[in-house]
Amino acid sequence: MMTVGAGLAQWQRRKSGTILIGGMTAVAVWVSCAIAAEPPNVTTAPLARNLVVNGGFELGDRCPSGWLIRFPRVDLSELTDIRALDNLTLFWHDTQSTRGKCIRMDTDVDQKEVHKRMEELIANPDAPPWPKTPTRPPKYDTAAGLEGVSLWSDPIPVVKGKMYRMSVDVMGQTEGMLFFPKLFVRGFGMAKDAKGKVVLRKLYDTYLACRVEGPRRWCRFSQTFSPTEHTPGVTEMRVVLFAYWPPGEYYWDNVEIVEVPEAEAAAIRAAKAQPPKPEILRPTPRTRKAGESFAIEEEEPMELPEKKPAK
Ligand SMILES: [Ca+2]
Repeated sequence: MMTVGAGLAQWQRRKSGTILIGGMTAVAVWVSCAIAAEPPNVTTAPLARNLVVNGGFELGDRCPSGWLIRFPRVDLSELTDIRALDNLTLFWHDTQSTRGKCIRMDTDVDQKEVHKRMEELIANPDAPPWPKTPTRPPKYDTAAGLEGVSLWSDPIPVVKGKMYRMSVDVMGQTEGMLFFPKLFVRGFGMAKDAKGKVVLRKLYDTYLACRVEGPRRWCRFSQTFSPTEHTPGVTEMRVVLFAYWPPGEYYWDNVEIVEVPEAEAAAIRAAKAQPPKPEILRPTPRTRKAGESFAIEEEEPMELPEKKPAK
């Protein structure tokens, strides 16, 4: 098991921008942060084409084109698509980035109010927005504590055997290593459902952990993935931006998925195929006696203070 110290050391390496090849998940993770009102420069090679339509959220009429809410209604087994932002938990924002518009999420909203707003938008996508009711601690009944806030992309075709790289700029709340916004990529393909009928189903799911550092700080995250490596039936994928705990505001911009050039993909696969490094041998801890709960071991001082002779 990784110790806290080792975990922090790995985190420090990530902060410095080193590309890590994770032994368990075999993905290259990269992150950079900047204290700025503007996302850092996009690092993708200029020739790589962004497969996410409107990943910078600049295009659209009343809401960003290519993005939608997919609401899981209680009375329906499937998701209901809503081509609008609710202006309650999701906003098309244009003041936090000098690169134009971005998405602002507010997870500090009563979950019941979110459901009410979704039903309203399903009935009428033009239903005017209304202000949220202030929430009260401990806020476990908010979207942050229950369902989170999501925004989906339109489907993106998947080429069999390809490796891709997802990247995104995020600004948000910090809560140590446990809670952080996530950029999901969900892969879909035709497969049999429980009744044996062939339907479009979710076959693949991965996410990019967006461990942001401090408020008002854009951080860029990047990671490779191969949707058809273990699930060859995947033919299309969607990005899902997702934020939850702690309650508060989260910002997203410059969502990208690009094909990884074949030479680079081959190098990443080769690194993944490397056998694990042999374990470093360490001394076996002393066996504890029955009934002994803990032991304090201290080194004797090198030189004991001399006793002063009695006068
Ligand atoms: Ca933008």
